[in-house]
Amino acid sequence: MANVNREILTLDEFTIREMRAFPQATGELASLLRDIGLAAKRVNVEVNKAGLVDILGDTGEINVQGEEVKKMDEYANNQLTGVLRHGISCAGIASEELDDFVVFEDEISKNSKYVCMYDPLDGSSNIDVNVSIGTIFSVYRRKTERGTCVTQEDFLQAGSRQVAAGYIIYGSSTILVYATKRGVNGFTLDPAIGEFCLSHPDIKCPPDGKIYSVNHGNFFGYSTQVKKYIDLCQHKEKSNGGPYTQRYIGSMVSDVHRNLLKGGIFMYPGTIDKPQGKLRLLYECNPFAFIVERAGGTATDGKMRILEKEPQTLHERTPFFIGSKNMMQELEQYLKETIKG
Ligand code: P6P
Repeated sequence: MANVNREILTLDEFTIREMRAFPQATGELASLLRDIGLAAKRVNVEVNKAGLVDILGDTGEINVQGEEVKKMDEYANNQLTGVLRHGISCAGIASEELDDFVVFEDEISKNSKYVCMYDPLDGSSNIDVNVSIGTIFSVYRRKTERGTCVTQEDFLQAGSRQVAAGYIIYGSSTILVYATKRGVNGFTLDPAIGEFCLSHPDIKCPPDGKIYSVNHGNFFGYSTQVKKYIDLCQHKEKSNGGPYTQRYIGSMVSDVHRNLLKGGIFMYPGTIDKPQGKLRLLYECNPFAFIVERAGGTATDGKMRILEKEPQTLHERTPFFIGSKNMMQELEQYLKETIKG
């Protein structure tokens, strides 16, 4: 007999419950998270039928990354920007798809407390081959005075100042995971009621794991230290159950989500020709670093904690290493090694 009495909290019920736990909360963060959930539901509909309608193909435009903008990227960006602009919580946004940040100039938005940064559809080159893709978002309290238009300083904040961060994976199921200082929780979309329902309460990243994620195609461009660590992953002594398994989907939201739940390490190191790697600090690495640290893992650029980096530009890149605490400690021993000669 199905347990019809089992309490299934929707995202809205959960965020409101979280808000009630803080008497001083105004509900603006809860409202912002609900807005993102709404945009995600709309993106999910289109992603799920992308193979059926002519929403694939390129818009013919090139985004700031120099990549062909798929229609889905643009659609996802418009959905997120639209709900946040018309909400009560967000004073402006920055997006992977837009050269510059966007100021929301209406009176309610100008008086809002937060700014939001996102990669609206990460891994979008995988849409055509039906590989999971995702949305990544990051929320900060604005630094400038409420009632004024946001400026660049509201966006160039260290990741440690994030109020919340999260992602949505449009995959075998659609899951929204978000973190605040209170913890990390996952919500799976129930199409029957069109609501995200709490499915992964209080996510903790296992301190150990056996999965390493890296693009071996770049191997010869990696530093000697990184190559040595990858070599270790392939030759783990039997004593601790090695060797590790290599898993690389080419969609960061999926690779990091899997490692968050099962344990593992994800690496996007710099290479000789791209010393800063490929991934963006503000709306890819900072949100995931915040989430994984709240779940007990760690994230660095190979030298320092990701969340302590002071951003200089909206679209700056950073080498990225993230995952289970003990695997990251093992990696850091290799990265510290000075290579003689
Ligand atoms: P590569 C997708 O384009 C993305 O930004 C991340 O989601 C993914 O981890 C990475 O790039 C894959 O890059 O160079 O290995 O194909």
